[in-house]
Amino acid sequence: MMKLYGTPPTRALRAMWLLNELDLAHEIIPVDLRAGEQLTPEFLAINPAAKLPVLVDGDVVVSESAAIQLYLADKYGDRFPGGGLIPDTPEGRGQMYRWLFFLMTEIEGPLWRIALHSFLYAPDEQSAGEIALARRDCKRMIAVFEQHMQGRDFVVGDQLTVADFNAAYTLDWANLEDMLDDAPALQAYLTSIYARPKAPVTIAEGMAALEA
Ligand SMILES: N[C@@H](CCC(=O)N[C@@H](CS)C(=O)NCC(=O)O)C(=O)O
Repeated sequence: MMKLYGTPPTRALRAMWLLNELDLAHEIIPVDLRAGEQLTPEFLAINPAAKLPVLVDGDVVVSESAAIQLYLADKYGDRFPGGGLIPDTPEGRGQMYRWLFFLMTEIEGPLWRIALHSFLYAPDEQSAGEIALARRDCKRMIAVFEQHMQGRDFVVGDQLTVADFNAAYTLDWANLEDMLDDAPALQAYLTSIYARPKAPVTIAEGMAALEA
């Protein structure tokens, strides 16, 4: 059975979207980051970057949350009712890759800087100035995505693709940082994608469960 290392609220949720939507049997393996379990030799053997998530599918080991999403859609996408989650044409795939990279770099990048400078770096490494710059950068890119999503139900074309399941997690994170206050189309999109019956928990729900 496939194994997914990582639990909510981590980026493992990006992989869980695909595992759920594709009805793939899997085992979730918790890795306690606060206890340093990502630094054990066993974990470093599957991801030398010491980060979650990691998917193990037989002999195949994939880290990087967006890569796991693409791998699952590529290998098992025909299980998805009505389409493979990856566009059929190079043009469609080009747009899907565009938005996946945009989400992972232009939107997640500043969100990650905010997290690093708010609570992950040691207090003497944290910088309020970095947070302010990251918030500005993120807001600018959210405005670009908001413009793109005007009148659209899906990130690419007229069907669900991997980009939607990446956008779901990334926008949920952005929303927690109040980045969607001026983005009504993204707010509506976020609500509708999390209303899907197989949606995983939100980041806030995952955090609450972790603290409980
Ligand atoms: N680019 C990576 C980032 C992975 C990442 O930073 N994961 C966090 C949890 S959400 C982690 O494992 N952090 C542990 C650390 O940075 O020490 C991905 O998308 O999978």
